[in-house]
Amino acid sequence: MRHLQIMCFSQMQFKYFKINNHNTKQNDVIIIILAIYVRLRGPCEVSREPKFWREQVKMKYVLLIASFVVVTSAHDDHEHDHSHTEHNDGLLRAIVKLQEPLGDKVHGKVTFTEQPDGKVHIEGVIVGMPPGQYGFHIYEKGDITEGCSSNGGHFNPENKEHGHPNDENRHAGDLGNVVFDENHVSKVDFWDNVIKLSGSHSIIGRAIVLHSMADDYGQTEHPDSKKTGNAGHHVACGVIGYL
Ligand SMILES: [Cu+2]
Ligand SMILES: [Zn+2]
Repeated sequence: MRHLQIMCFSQMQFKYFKINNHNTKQNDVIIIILAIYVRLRGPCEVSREPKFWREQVKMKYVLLIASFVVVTSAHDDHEHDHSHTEHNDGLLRAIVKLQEPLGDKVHGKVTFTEQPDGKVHIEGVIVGMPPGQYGFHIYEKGDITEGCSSNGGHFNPENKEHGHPNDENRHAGDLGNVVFDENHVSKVDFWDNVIKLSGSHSIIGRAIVLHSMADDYGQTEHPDSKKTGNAGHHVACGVIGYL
């Protein structure tokens, strides 16, 4: 004897169907039709054997209640904080337009997207520098009223030394170097684990600076190496804001 068993929840109502049928091919067709039918009506389960269905019912209720709790708490989280913009996918995004204080040769646009795991994806295009590597750092202040030189020092909420982006000992603002190609274009596309778009490591409202020289990652004997990476002057900058 083969059985068909359908379990269905619809508006907290449990429905149970049992069909005795000796023809297994017919059963297969019925399973498919019923599965499609009950799928449209709520979370259902179709099986061939009527075993332990009471246990399955209990489990279904546990799962239903658990999912209700998850949905409710997720809703609470969302209601919790409207101070920054979340997009349809729930991710925080930010943007900066880089410009020269007195000129328009070097300019660009960079976006920041914070992933659920906390990593920030930095993407964009900057143009106007000769081929090579140039320091790319986030500065403490968003003050660019005096060009790109009034924005304080490297963003450093943990009072560390200047370093490579992968170093434990680095300023939060140490994003390393960006690379310009022979067409004087830099396609920016990398990830960072330290900067954030909210909280104590938030880069929102701070300035980003493109330097005139490569960041030495704090690894040379130059007196500025452990402070700024000896990356030269500030060529272009912009203030990061929520997108
Ligand atoms: Cu710098
Ligand atoms: Zn630094």
